[in-house]
Amino acid sequence: MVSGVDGDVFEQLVSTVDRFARERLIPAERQVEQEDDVPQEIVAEMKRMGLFGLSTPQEYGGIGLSVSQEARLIEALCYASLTFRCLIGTNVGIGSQGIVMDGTPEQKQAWLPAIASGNVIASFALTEPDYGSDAGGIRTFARRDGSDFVINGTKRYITNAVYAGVFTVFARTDPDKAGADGVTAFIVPADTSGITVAKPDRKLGQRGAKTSDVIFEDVRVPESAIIGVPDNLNKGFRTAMKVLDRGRIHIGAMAVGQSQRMLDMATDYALERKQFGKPIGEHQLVQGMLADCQAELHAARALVRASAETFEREGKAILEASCTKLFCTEAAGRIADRALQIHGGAGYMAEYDIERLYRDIRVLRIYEGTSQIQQLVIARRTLAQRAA
Ligand code: COS
Repeated sequence: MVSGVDGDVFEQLVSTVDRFARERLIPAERQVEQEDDVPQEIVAEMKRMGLFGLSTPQEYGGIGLSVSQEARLIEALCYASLTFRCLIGTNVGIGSQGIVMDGTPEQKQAWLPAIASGNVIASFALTEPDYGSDAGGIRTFARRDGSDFVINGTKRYITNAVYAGVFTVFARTDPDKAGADGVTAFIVPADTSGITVAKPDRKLGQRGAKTSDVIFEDVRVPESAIIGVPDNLNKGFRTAMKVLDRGRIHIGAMAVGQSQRMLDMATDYALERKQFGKPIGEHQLVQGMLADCQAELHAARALVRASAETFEREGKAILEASCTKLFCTEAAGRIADRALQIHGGAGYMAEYDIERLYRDIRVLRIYEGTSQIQQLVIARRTLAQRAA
């Protein structure tokens, strides 16, 4: 477990990222939306700031933030468009954490320094055309051939695949087992023969962030590509779940950052916009919407903090992470809706930006486990705890 960085150094980092989000990223948002791309100068700045290595342990060249620190920093970064976070998201989270959590020392040494610097982008390839929520059912196969494995299958909606230098690929290694048992996690360099990355998907929001299909055709990897070789053969599903747990706290923090931004925008608008002879913020029905946003934002922030602390204390937080993702992302959806409503007709117009944030936030209730999957995890654990 990463123990985090010194308090003063961390506070400085938070204020640097906070300034970066407000002064550098927010002014670039409209350009990113129009061009469907993040300017290379910004990517370079993010690398220089060490953002790709936030969660990578310091011994492998990262900043080595604790889960709580990562959450606070991500909240600050996500005051700006979620598209910017997406660039670093897979290196900080799902693309690298499998190696951090379950990789061998050799695998960590081979990959983490390049991932931490941002020189290699790491992608997480779990979802398939027919297996999304039912992640244990995946049908990408890795057939043993001598001391190698040969991977065949298609992965869908893979974030940052177009930039990837390495994929964490989940594939079925035991064809006789249908569910979560029999799935193995592999580290696969993106230039391995047989990998095709399709052109990026068109999406509702987060323009500039890229997802694509990735097709594996007779992709040959050595046994040493198994994350945590040799013990983790057929145990990759658990690696995926552990990675997603930490990711769910991270997504809670993203939701908090964007919620703060949307509430600030709605509050500013309520102070300026006049109807019936006074600022709309003086009308009680508008005040009701602002108050509900503020109360939910406070609750979401507190939940992220509490879950992160549980994760640090206990080394896992399955129930808490699912509660956090469910509550924070659903609350962010309600906050986005109210913030747009407070803007009235202007809220629907691109010129006022809130419609873009409203579209961007929607996916938080879907990726890394839908709200319904979080409900399922929470309910299963609640029942099991009482039954024990
Ligand atoms: N941490 C560690 N191990 C876990 C775990 C976790 N959070 N969750 C499950 N496991 C283990 C279980 O303990 C079980 O192992 P044992 O058989 O040794 O007990 C194994 O994994 C299978 O678990 P389970 O039976 O709960 O699997 P299910 O197929 O029923 O599905 C859900 C579990 C639905 C919760 C899982 O498939 C899921 O999270 N789906 C959503 C996937 C997702 O988030 N996709 C987004 C893709 S990335 S953007």
